[in-house]
Amino acid sequence: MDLGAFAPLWFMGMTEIKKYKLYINGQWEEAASGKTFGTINPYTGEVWAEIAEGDEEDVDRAVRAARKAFESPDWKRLTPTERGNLLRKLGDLVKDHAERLAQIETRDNGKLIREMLIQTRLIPQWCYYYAGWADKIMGEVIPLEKPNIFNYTLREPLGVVGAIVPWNSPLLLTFWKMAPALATGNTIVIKPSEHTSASLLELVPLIEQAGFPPGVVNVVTGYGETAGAALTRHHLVNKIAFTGGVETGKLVAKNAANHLARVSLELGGKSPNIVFPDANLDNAVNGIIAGIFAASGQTCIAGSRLFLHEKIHQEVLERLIDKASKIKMGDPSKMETEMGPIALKEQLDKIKKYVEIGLQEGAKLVYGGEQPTEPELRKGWFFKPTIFTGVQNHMRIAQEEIFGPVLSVLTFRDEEEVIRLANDTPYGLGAGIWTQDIQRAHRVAREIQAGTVWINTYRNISFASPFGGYKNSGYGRENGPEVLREYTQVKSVWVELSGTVPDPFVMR
Ligand code: TXE
Repeated sequence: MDLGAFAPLWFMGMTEIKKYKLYINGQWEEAASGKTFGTINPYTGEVWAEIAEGDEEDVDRAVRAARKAFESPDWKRLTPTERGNLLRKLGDLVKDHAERLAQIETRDNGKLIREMLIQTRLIPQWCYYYAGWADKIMGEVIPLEKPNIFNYTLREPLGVVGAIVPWNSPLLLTFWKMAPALATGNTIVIKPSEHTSASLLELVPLIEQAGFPPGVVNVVTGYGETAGAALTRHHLVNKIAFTGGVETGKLVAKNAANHLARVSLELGGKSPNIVFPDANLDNAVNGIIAGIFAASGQTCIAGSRLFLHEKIHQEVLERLIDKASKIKMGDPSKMETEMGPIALKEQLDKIKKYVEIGLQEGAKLVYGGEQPTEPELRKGWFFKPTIFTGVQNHMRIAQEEIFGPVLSVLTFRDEEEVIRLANDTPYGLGAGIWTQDIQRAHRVAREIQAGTVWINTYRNISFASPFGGYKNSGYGRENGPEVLREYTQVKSVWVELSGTVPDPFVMR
């Protein structure tokens, strides 16, 4: 086993710059152009590793390797149970290396170590769940009205999957795509975000160790407009699984349409979090904080539009401001830190821009709105938890995804009004409903146009439950049994049982 990517683990505490290569057909390779780019630790603002800058030529090599692996008996002839066993083994290996992988992602992305330790311990569950599914993906026998025909279906893999992953939860979102893609017998080329490639590259030796044949999993690092776009354009790619921004998602779908590759898109949101006057306010406030300040608001499911009923508006707001003022910002690698830095400089700039927009639109900034000034936080890309009140639903800060710790607070008078306002957005990824009234809870859940609705909770995700968007939040589903359809196609097999083929000029 080539330990090319493993080496940095032993140097985690050292300042030397680690170099990562592309992983194609079971080999570590330089980019054809020889180019590389730096990846930055958002807590220190310093480059800590150098990544190979893959491009069209490298993507072509990786896709061809994946296609060859798809057709090779080493993969194709594995029984579904054996495929499942490989995934199970990978799950075990991730479990054994959970802490190390968590540290790398914290370093590369600024995600809190306390969250990463949970994520990397949870990731094996995706392996185990889809390992379990691998030999339960069944066709059906169709009871036709033709007694002489035996008709059954086979559910087969698509071929080569191109997975394009964003920077906000690199490893977890990779597994959302990779685990079901491999369980169903596809091969895969993964293009991680140019901002956070390291954790996936560190995962590669574990994939090898699990026993996946060469070419089944390939990683091409590089920029979106070059490597990412080349992957979506490649005629041998049968499906693109994408998570990212809306405009990029549209480009991905257009490119894939040229060669009719299937596409699933998860494109973020502007999720409403709705608090009715009868809600348990302690829980609701925790849910609001989880929705917008966890991961510094850099989650697709951020509950970034808070709808407070007029009766409890003031009380909830006071509690929120109090809690926001006590959030511990700091070094993401320390367990006590509650909010780390923003993962990218560009994202920090975008957040600042939206705060200006909110002020220009006439919203009232009641907390935050700026970078913290404590010396410890100066080097990193930190932004304070931020709360706007007096927000109108037509304002840009209520309609556009900010992807940062910025909460837009709106008020409402009754159920009908809040349903109308909550749905009045181009997005439809998640929604939170806080009420003790069980009838209202389910009534409102039905009316909300979103792929996920949480009642008296927020930000729960499971490998077993489908996840995806309505409207501009995308199409296709990840997780649960639902995703298996995204990675398979159905073949209908007809068998004549009578032994004769009558009149050849009549369809039967
Ligand atoms: O996303 P991009 P960015 C939203 C969020 C954020 C905004 C921009 O609002 O502020 O998008 O973030 C690859 N062809 N989300 O610029 O560009 C890119 O290399 C093919 C929501 O980071 O969509 C990366 O791997 N691929 C979100 C991935 O697409 C391309 C998560 C996502 O990058 C490409 C991230 C192209 N032309 C951002 N251009 C969510 N849904 O959770 C870029 N990429």
